[in-house]
Amino acid sequence: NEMLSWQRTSYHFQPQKNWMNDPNGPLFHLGWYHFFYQYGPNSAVWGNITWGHAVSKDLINWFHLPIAMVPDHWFDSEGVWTGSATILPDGQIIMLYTGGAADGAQLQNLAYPLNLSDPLLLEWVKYPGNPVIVPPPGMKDFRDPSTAWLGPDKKWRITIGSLVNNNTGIALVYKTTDFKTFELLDGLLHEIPGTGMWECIDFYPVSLTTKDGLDISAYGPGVKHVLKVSMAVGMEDYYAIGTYDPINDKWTPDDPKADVGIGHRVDDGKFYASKTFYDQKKKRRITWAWIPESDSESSDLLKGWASLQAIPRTVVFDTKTRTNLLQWPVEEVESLRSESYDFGNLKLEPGSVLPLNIGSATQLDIVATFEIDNEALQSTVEASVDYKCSTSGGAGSRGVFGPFGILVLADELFSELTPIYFYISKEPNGNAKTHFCADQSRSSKASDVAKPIYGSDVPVLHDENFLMRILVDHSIVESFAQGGRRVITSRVYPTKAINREAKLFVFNNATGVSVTASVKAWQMSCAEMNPFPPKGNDL
Ligand code: DQQ
Repeated sequence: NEMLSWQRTSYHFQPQKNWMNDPNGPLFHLGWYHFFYQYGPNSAVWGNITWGHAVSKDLINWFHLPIAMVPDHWFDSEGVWTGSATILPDGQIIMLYTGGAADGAQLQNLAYPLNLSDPLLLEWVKYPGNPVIVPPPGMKDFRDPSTAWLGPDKKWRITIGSLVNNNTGIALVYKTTDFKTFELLDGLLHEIPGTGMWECIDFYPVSLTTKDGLDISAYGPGVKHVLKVSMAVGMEDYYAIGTYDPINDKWTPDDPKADVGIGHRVDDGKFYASKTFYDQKKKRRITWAWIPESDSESSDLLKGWASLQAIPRTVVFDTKTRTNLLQWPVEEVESLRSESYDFGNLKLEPGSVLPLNIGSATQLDIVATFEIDNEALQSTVEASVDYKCSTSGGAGSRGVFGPFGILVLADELFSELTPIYFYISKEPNGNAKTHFCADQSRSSKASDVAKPIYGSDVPVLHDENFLMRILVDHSIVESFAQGGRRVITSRVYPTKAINREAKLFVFNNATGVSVTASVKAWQMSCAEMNPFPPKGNDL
């Protein structure tokens, strides 16, 4: 089936076939980026979870390696679930992961590479004394150990998510010196009633002063800590920025209203179980994330695969707003840029759509800047006070100052299209508020796919234009606003807007303002994703 095979991506990480979910234990070792992932080797549906494994020199082109760990012990007989890597100061690699065991038990286990001098880390040893942590009495959901960080008392800490009192999400903290015996601390790193089970907790420092990432154990002045939880209810990742007290192992959000599970989504679209790691090669913190499908299970079975990984993103503190992170595709993705197209100074009157002739528009990197008449914006009082991307009618619904943006994966007749756009509304006090949205409602003629409208408001500072970057790769669209202050990942399943029928447009559907747009687009080459060359071949 042409449509189904068209959906497979060309430069996003995915296994050759079958099921994938969470990123696991990303790390950099002896010149190679290692990526492990929840992998169901027998079918395109979750089950019998193992750790898939791949290596890369640049986070974009990959070699698939043999499965790193399979369920072969009593302590992980139901599945080798999610875990994280810690690189110790002496270079040892510690892998902690959750074993799914008999009767639904969730146990924390230790594994390490058999041979640290193997750059490919092909063989993994499970510590015979596993499990190293069993759930506290009465706790059932208890999984996804984090990377460990070193405290001032020279002990390592990890955090593990759970829930108590039916619905309070919690982050437990354990201390250890040898990763074999652990001590549960009395207090919690953090908790929030009403947020449900916290999966895949990620906890890491960000610098307030430099663009460099920080290694896991940094703390002190000039450093904030990000707490990210993956909320099982609704499968959404949330983060908040706050202060870590390494004496009492407690974390406090800067803004209680923007606390974890309440404030910032990591990504307003389809994006779950994200996990960061510190890249010591380029001194940056990078996040991975599982991008699930939005189609039906039967389509996945027909395709023979399900899920993608997001293009890895650098993560830094936004020193301009000081309230959010900036996420940006790693610079290495730009090595795939081939033919480029420049459309400068496009004047878009209210209600206009312009085709951008670039040939097939299925694998693209797009950078777009929009300028509007600031005077008109200041002087007009517009009523759309309660504008919300998800409920305000999508790109077809017009206001004075929006929507304007880009149509991706659109066919000539607009029978299918995915608008990525800004919409400016006014607050009751007259202040402008900018929304960044992705509208999937007309993205596909197929009836068995989800077609939500995603998005939220994004800070646009007074000297800034409206900026977007969009990565298009067949069935995935990753959209970044204002340098990565907001990100929306969409899964789309066009049936007409495919191959050479897939086109690109820029539009202004506002009623009251003209927009000047500049768009630069690159065709993207395919990334290499091959089995590792057999022994004897040159690396
Ligand atoms: N996926 C894993 C769990 C984790 C969940 C199992 C999050 O360890 O909590 O595949 O997607």
